[in-house]
Amino acid sequence: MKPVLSQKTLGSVPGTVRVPGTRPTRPGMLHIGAGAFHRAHQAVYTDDTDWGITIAAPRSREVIDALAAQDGLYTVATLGPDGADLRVVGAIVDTLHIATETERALDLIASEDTHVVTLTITEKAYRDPEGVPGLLARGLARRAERSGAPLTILCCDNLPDNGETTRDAVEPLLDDAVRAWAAEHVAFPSSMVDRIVPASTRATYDRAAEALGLADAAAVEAEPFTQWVIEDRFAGPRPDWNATFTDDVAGWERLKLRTLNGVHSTFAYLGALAGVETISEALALPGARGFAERLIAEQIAPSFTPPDGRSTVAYGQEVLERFANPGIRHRCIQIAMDGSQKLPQRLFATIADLAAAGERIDHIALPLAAWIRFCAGRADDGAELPLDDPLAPVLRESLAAAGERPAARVEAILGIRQVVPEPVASNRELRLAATAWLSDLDRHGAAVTLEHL
Ligand code: CS2
Repeated sequence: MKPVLSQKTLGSVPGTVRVPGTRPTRPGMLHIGAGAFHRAHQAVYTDDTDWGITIAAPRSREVIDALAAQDGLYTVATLGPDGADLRVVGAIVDTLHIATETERALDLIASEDTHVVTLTITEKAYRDPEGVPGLLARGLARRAERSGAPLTILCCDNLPDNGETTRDAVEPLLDDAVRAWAAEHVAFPSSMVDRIVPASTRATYDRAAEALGLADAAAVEAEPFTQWVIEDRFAGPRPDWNATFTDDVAGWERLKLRTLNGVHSTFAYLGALAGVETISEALALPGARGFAERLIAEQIAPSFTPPDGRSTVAYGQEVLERFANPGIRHRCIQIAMDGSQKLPQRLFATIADLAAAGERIDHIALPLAAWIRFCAGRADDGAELPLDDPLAPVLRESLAAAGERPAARVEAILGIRQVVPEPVASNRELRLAATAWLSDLDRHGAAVTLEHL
């Protein structure tokens, strides 16, 4: 067994690995959501400033316990075409388990020394008033009462208008007095976050241990690309992140959600049905790359205007290159989860805008058909597929009631109002196209459907 990475053992890390210098002593920032994405994104940006982070996990203790045992230190491996580049990140200076330390969590949200609360809690968490939105509301009430100091709550989840979405989740939970105070002193800027960060595996931990000569149970791995576009609307101080600060994040969010995430979900479902493990393998299926390019150029690009000076097609090409990175093993099943929470902004928004502009709706119905087939829980070779989705029971019951006919299955899923908004739900062109694709997928499977395009 190798010794564990910690402040004490840090000195033994070989010179090939970048290590933190003087570490921040006071966390000005509280982050909620201890997933790999935060560790490879916002925490790395923060590591390049003099701010520190208290990282809080709502339920699972695994990551924060590992971090606590390592004095908050962990490794980020950047996986490029020429191999891995490792760096130890020192921005995390404290850990917190919300489920068992709720009072401390509320005190931290209320503390005058906390200036920014960042969130990566996944799309579905914003719909749960008992969860993080409720915690933030109680924390804000305490803050209003104690000091009234300004606070910025910065959403880093893949949602459109994610600042507004966060405010809409928290504000109704405040009483009138706190709501009036918050309107003046709490800011909810939007942000667009981007970096491909697969869930850590044995290989991630082994790579880190090999390079460091130390065990690291909180190691993560990520692609070289990283981007953070933030609405410059903070209530108080903020770290000097090397991000893009702008007045208009919405255009960036749309570009990323519809292009990167839309194509990601498309190949997550097609790849899972075809029985391949990762996105890069799905994109390497015959016909896949051509389909992705057509989807981007003919359906995603005409659905919106990208931010100034940007081209959706050029952005899409870069995204496809990133997806093809063989160093990144991003599993289709990981991206496929929570489809009911992701597809509204990744797919249905695109379809709604295409319909409004009188544009064709055909290729974009294939990912919808693939998702519908995926929800039934079987790959093309009959292997079981997990339906990890908060609406899994609704999706399964709707499909069971619909029977075998593709048209009935499309209608059943489009009829779930929590997922598919009008006028997309009753769009005839979409129904017909999705039904035709679903028949193809049923008959030939995803690989042959792509190949025949
Ligand atoms: C992915 C995203 O899991 C998913 O749904 O589409 O996590 C994606 O990798 C990131 O948004 C990239 O920035």
